Amino acid sequence: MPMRAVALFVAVMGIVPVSAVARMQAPGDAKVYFIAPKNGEIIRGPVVVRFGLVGMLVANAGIEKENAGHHHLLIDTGLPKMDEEIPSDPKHLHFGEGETQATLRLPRGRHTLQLLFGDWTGVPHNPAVMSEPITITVQ
Ligand SMILES: [Cu+2]
Repeated sequence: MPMRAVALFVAVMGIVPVSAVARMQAPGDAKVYFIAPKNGEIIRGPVVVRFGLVGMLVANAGIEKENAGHHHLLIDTGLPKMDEEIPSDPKHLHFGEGETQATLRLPRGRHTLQLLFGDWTGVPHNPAVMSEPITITVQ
């Protein structure tokens, strides 16, 4: 390879983001949704959230499986980057044991919740399988 070609190759490789990962495919009709609570619901006390899923299967994190993954709940935050692992913090909850519901203790006031399904490594599928955001009020 001539020197100029080598230099160009190195330059092109340098702009590829190192954090990007290959995303697992999801069926186009796969869907996650909130069984509970309902959008606009007013809730007293702990919030029981039930995750609905069609077109895919729930599997524990760490187990590579086609058309499967685990639930993530986004609380009072926008969508994370789709080409890397979903953050793990109080606004981004992972349910890597295959849980299909959670009980939240949220401060009083309005909150937004959104479901985002992720693969065995916690990376969203392609296309991303996510719910609409819902808003609830905790009294
Ligand atoms: Cu996860």
